[in-house]
Amino acid sequence: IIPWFPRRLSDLDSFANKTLQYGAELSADHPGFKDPEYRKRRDEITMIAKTYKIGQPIPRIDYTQDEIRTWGTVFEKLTSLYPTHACREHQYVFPLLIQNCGYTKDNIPQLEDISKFLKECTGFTLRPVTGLLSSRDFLNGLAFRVFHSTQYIRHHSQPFYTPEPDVCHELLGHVPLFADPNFASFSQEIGLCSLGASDEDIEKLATIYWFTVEFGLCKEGDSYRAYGAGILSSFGELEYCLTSKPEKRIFDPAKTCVQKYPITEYQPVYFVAESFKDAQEKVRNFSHTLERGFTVRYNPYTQTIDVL
Ligand code: H2B
Ligand code: FE
Repeated sequence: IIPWFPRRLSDLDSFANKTLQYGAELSADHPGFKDPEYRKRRDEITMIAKTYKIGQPIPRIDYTQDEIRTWGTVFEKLTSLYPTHACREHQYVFPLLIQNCGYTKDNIPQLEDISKFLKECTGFTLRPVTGLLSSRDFLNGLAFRVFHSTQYIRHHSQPFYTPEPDVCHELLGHVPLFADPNFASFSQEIGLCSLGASDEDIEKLATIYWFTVEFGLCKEGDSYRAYGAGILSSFGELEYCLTSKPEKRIFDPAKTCVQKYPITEYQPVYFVAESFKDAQEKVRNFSHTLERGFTVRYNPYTQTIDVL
């Protein structure tokens, strides 16, 4: 029997209110926990994600001066490292985001503008979300080339730290890569593998996601570059990851999928992709080793999943 999974784009609307942590409720170790004003602001912003339906324009947020200042601090610091540390694809897209989507130090770009831009580049779109989704729901979205994005920003007291995704992480780390056709296909491949997968296989796919989309490195000539969003949105880790301190291994889904990793420290091990095309090919071959009694195919004309 085939378990339920989203088969049409609008099925993703059922994930919106199934967040795991944070979202509206902040846990005690969050920098904004004791700040009632920050919590009120978060509630305001996440209300958009709660009521949003696929296909609607994403409502714009009038970010406050404080929020823009936090963004600017992070933006300046990170963009100073991109020319020497970010992968070729990230560097190619970044100026286009400045031109088309209002990426500057004095402006937090709007999800709606980015979503439209990405759609023209690769068919990817953004969907606002209140906080962390389960791995399954989050990966399932990628099967439809939908990226669930938060719309709020980290607490101003610690501009270089956040225990959860926020606009700095999504817009500086993730968005540029989703404009690249090969990276987009690679991401969708992981998403397609996750549809109707067993819990055990979701765990493996989430680990692959971690070591690629979040913390992936690639080889450019003789040097390494970063393409993972977790690295591209952390000044400290972006510097650290290219030094000789951490171990670097070749990306191999069968091995990568069982590698343990810390979530609150810099990674001791990174996996290096040859290219996004090669990584996609490897994930596709790997998917044949997972037990799932059916095959799925994405139909871009109807934006639905065919089960074969
Ligand atoms: N949810 C949201 N909203 N953003 C993410 O980046 C995210 C998520 N990452 N859920 C997922 C989990 C990732 O850590 C993997 C797939 O488990
Ligand atoms: Fe992320």
